[in-house]
Amino acid sequence: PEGSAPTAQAVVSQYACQRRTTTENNNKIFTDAFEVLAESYEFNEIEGPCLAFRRAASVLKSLSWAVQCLEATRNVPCLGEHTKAVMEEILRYGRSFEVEKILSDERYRTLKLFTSVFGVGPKTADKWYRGGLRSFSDVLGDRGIRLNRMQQSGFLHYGDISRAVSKAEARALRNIIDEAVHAITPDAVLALTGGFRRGKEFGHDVDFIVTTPELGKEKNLLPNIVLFSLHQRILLYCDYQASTFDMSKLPSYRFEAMDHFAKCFLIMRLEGSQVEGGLHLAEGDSRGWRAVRVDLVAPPMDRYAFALLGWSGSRQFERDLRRFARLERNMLLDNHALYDKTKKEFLAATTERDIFAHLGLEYIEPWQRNA
Ligand code: TTP
Ligand code: MN
Ligand code: MN
Ligand code: MN
Repeated sequence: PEGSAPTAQAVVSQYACQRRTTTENNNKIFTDAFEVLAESYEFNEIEGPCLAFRRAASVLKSLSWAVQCLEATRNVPCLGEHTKAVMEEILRYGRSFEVEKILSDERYRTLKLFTSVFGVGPKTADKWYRGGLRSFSDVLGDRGIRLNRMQQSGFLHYGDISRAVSKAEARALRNIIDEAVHAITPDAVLALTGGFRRGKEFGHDVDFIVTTPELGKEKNLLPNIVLFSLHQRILLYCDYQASTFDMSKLPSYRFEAMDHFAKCFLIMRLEGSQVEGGLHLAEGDSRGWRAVRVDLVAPPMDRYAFALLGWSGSRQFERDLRRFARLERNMLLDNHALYDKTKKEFLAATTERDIFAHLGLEYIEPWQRNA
């Protein structure tokens, strides 16, 4: 029955890629707390515990029932001593004092605030903190921090891009980019990826993959989309990174999260008239437009399945796919390819299903990858 632990509990896999995780989270009180702890460790560059809390959150998100006592988690992996102590606190008092201490910590609060700006990562945030800065007015004031172009845009559009993007807004952007892509290359392929592909109602950005059936023609896609958007006056910020992908260098690249495909990190202007049901704006905001973060990636068609799988997320799902490939199959998976280290060969794939099959995994639908 829903809401309680099944009596005969099935063993839950330690790998997110062997679990089905929808957007419905029955254990939010725990996973929210774990996310704060993980982030706090991340800010202090303590990798082990950070990953441990992310894994614990991920496994609890996959449960179809709410944890009501620790004994019920007997068959749930990835829950260590520290994790269980936090859960115990939450079960007993409804909150975790360790988490509350972090939430009121000045350094945590400041780094959280600074990293909420597009273009500001933990390193920059920490540098600003160590320089005595505590608020946006400190950063923007005349004590003079030099901001790069990305950070300038981050502050300029802060209100808009820190507000969630709705599904309707994502659909509107899809139509706009679809029009741009097809005006340039009639046979281009455009796919929504990232959180919206996983069925999320809201996202922090909208992610797309674009490519062309003809190999090599994808090289012109992003520059042309950028020119088209500039012409339409809907481009508020553009960071274009040309491809550094070279198949002959695989698998000697460090197999990692960042890939070598051409990509764009954009801020686009979205008109309210283009969004069914209107824009997702703050109460009392009656502007006819908003800024939205958009990511575009343009892999060559023969890499499409790997890029789609890699950009569909979630990050934890991707991490575990790679970990599973490495530890359970002696294979290397990344956004470009799947390499079998035993056979010393690349395994071809035209669909995500091919990749799951090569890995000997049951297919997990995008909406079941919210690990
Ligand atoms: P995000 O857009 O950061 O995350 P998301 O779409 O899952 O959630 P949100 O609503 O917050 O936007 O990243 C999407 C996926 O893209 C993520 O699994 C990691 C992947 N990715 C890469 O593989 N390479 C990259 O360079 C970037 C920026 C993302
Ligand atoms: Mn996204
Ligand atoms: Mn994100
Ligand atoms: Mn993104």
